[in-house]
Amino acid sequence: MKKIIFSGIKPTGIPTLGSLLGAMSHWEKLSSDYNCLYCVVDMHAITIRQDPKVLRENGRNLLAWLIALGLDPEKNILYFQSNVPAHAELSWILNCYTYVGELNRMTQFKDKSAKNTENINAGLYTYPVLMAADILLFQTNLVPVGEDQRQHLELCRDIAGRFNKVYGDVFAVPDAFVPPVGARIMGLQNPTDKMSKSDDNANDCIYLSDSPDSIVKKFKKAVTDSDNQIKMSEEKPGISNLLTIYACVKGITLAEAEAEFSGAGYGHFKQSVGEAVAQTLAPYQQEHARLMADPANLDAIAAKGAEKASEMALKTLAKVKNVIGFN
Ligand code: ATP
Ligand code: LTN
Repeated sequence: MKKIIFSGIKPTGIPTLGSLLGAMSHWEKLSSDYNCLYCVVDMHAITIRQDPKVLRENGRNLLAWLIALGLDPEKNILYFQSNVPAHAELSWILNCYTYVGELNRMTQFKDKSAKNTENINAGLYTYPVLMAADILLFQTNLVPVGEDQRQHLELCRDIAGRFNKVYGDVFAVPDAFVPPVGARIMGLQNPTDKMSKSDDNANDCIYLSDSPDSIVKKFKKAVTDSDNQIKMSEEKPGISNLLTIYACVKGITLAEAEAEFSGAGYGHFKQSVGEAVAQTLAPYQQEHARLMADPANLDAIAAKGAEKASEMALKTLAKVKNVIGFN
């Protein structure tokens, strides 16, 4: 039996180069050795207020990106979280096995509530519990995510371990897969902060749908430093970020990327990184446009995915309900 992979992505906007390099580019590589479920987590998205029309459109758009990036819907289960009620059911149960002290330590909650002071809702607070339910429903072994999700994964493992200790081996305890390079791509304008699709500054972020021209322009404007050396260093967050991006899209090591630009000027370097990213994204963008032209096909893929995911999820949910004593 193949081991199981689960990962999720929020339909809160157009996915970024950060989520591609930190997470999605690895999903396709892993998909031949594992049984994989990739979920558009629309229930997580509503922890921040969403326009209904935009949310629906973003969801379909994101599903098309997953397929365009190489996830074959015949080999991977692709679906919307809100189409599988078992996520919400298990989430409630796991809430009762999670301590508020644990949730209080979650840095994403602190960051997001600082950015949304007018809407610090209970969903934002219990967000990591829903994420744990997503993962544990499928007896998941591996969760490929970016660095920012490591803390949520740790909490998920703690909840699973706590539950298993009381009731026996109900859940598989998952491992995180965080790539060694590219797990935290930083913003182009603010290289000390993560590149994020819900950021207000569009120049900070490369969206997967950006035109080649706009990609090169954004890289040319990227904030660097007043030094002239192209090397990895904690003191050089802008340059280090660009080297990381270049190494990832070219499939080379950081040392090879450094060697390629040794002695080069920043202008030439930024232009080269921009062109390499634009070239990498172009075929995905074409495939994405092709898929978006047939919304009925995307809806059919999502419906089939939800059916398969439900079938798997209900097995775990039945086990859980049984051990805790529900009639
Ligand atoms: P938001 O900005 O709306 O909070 P996000 O981009 O942080 O969204 P998702 O789109 O749901 O969040 O993230 C999908 C996956 O991509 C997650 O595994 C996340 O860790 C990863 N990821 C997101 N941003 C980056 C980044 N800048 N660098 C590396 N990985 C990232
Ligand atoms: N919290 C993640 C998205 C997410 C997820 C998951 C990732 C929701 N459920 C389960 C992996 C596994 C984020 O903010 N990017």
